[in-house]
Amino acid sequence: MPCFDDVVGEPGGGVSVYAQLVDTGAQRLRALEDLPPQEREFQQRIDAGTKIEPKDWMPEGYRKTLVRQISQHAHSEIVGQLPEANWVTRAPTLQRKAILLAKIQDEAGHGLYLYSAAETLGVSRDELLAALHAGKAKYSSIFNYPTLSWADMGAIGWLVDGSAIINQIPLCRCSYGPYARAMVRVCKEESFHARQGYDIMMALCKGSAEQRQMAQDALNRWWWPSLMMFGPSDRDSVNSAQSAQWRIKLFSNDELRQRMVDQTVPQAERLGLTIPDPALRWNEDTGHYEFGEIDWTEFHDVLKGNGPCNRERLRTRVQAYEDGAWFRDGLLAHAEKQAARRSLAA
Ligand code: BYC
Repeated sequence: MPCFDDVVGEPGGGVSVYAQLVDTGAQRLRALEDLPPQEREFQQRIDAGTKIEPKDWMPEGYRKTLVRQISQHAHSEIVGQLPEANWVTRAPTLQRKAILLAKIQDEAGHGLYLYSAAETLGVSRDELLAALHAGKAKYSSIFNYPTLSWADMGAIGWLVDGSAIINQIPLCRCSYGPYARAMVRVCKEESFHARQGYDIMMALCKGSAEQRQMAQDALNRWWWPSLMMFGPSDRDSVNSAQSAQWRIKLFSNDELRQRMVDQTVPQAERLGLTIPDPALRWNEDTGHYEFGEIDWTEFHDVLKGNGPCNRERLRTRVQAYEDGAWFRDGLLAHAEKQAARRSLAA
């Protein structure tokens, strides 16, 4: 795999793709009594906490919303392998290398559970991957940033996987059965990932002045993009209201972001690192940290395909897919041979 991460791409040029804009048909929320009978019954099942299963009737908007979110989530898992893969050959010890490899393999597994969950909604993995490779599907903004030093492996585990857990624990209780069940295992594995990241940060922060500086630099670069992972602010989140009504979302983007800040600031203090936000302060009255304004222009630029590594990530992902064609062909040929043998024997 090429290691392009040390080359920070040229922001602003090229790719104009990146608007998925799935029309779920849900322009505004309707009260229970305004829903047609089948939809009302569906909403009542959701309100009662009943899980929706693939063979159950569901509104088309619900199906589309889930396909959108689950596929974006799946894409994030497999694209999320790329920034870390960049450091496998440069891990400082054999043990760190083995741990990093295991983590990256877990991310591939998460992608597989999630593509499988999406397939229960009537889309094929091939279709979803084709959309990703054509630059038409979104994946998390966070993976369009470069990994410039070993400390970035620590920061990703601690902040990115830490944020992923905060976002995904509630998804274990979301209304769609296959998604909720996939999330249980994903969250257990993410918890190991976050610990391994924090462990890297602890080792660096207990090390030389240069190592502490590496850790601080990684925190400086990953802090704000990690806060952006939770999505636009509640006032700008177009999908939240409907997703909350369908219990796909149990907490708002801002609620989860606040949870991340409250959880992470004491962890940074313990490491002896400074959060790069002069506006950060503890509010005695609310029991929460106040924090500065996120640069939403940067967030939207990354979503439009103009982040530091968007083009790099897509190119590497497509290349990996093309390089794996012989293996997929081999698997298919083997499966066909076995099926032919079975039908002869029957
Ligand atoms: N990056 O109305 P909103 C991981 C899009 S995997 C890119 O609030 P929604 C990990 C959003 O899709 C991390 N796009 O939307 C893996 C929407 O666009 P469309 C991924 C973003 O869906 C490997 C538009 O902005 N986690 O952690 O209600 C290694 C408006 O937003 C982002 C998941 O996918 C973003 N950050 O809420 C390590 C979790 N934020 O589709 C770690 C599941 C927003 O209308 N997903 N957008 O064109 C979710 O919980 C929700 O989809 C989100 C967004 C909170 C992300």
